[in-house]
Amino acid sequence: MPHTVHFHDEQHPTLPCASLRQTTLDGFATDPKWASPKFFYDRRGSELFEQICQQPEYYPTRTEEAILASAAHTIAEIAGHQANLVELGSGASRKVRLLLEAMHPASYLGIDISQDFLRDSTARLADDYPWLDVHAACADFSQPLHLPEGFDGAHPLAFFPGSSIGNFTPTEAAAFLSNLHELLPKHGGLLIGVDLVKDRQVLEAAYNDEAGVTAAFNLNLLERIRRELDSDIDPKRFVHHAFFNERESRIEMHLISPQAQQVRIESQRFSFAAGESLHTENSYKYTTASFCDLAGTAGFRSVACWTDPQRLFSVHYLER
Ligand code: AVI
Repeated sequence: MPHTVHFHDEQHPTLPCASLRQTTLDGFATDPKWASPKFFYDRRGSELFEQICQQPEYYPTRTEEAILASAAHTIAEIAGHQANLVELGSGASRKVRLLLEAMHPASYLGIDISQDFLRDSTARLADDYPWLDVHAACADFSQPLHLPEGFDGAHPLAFFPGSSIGNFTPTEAAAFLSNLHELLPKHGGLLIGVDLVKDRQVLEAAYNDEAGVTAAFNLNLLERIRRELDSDIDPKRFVHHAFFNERESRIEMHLISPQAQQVRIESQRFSFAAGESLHTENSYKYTTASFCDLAGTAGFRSVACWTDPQRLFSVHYLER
């Protein structure tokens, strides 16, 4: 018998689409043109992201999983076995299984922007862990969050894996961490995955996989604009471009228009010059020290930090 998932805030299923429209019109009207990476994650985009995570060049997922597998019991001891687990940007909710098995929390709340994906992944968790009280909330975690009743009590552990913090600018990341700091009660924990600065070749390969999955993921943003907005934009007339900007310590993803073209979105026309870029994503890379500093400015105390032997990736346990 399938187990129940408690859904919170289903009342705004159209909200992300409404903001896709405004954000796209604003971003295409700006010089340089930009789009928000949060709109990568429709159902197709979330599936492509899962495929990226399995590419041999994309080290973050398997490295973070290995760190979590070896640290899970220590994490459970620090968090306390009674902690409620709140996962931000839960996606396919695979890494959290390592924590669920080590911690045996009473309840789990998955928060994700992709409602369909959230529905499937939390249903699988409810089936696989019948003892777990599973909750789901479709929300944009770049906006201020509220925890449903029961999750705001003693010792919640917020889990923000995958280095999604890297998709915020450092200023946005500081604001996000401050929001989380306000949301958590005293001694509440934040377990967060953070990708580390490393060799340019390793970084650039991770965002330019041979199979072309990251390119398809990037281009899917244009598919989505074409599908969900009234637009004649043709993804085949753009190419994926990703590189490490060392000065800013970030991978930048762009979609380049190799030829001059005009694109219509609703009644507005936007011109692309030959070679012009639409900047779609930044993925900031930190050192363990620079990330601890950032977390410190938001009021968090660093309790523990784990890395893999090659120091590709880090997982930080922070406490309010
Ligand atoms: C979700 N986020 C942490 C990924 C990253 O590495 O910045 C998104 C991604 N973009 C391209 N590949 C993966």
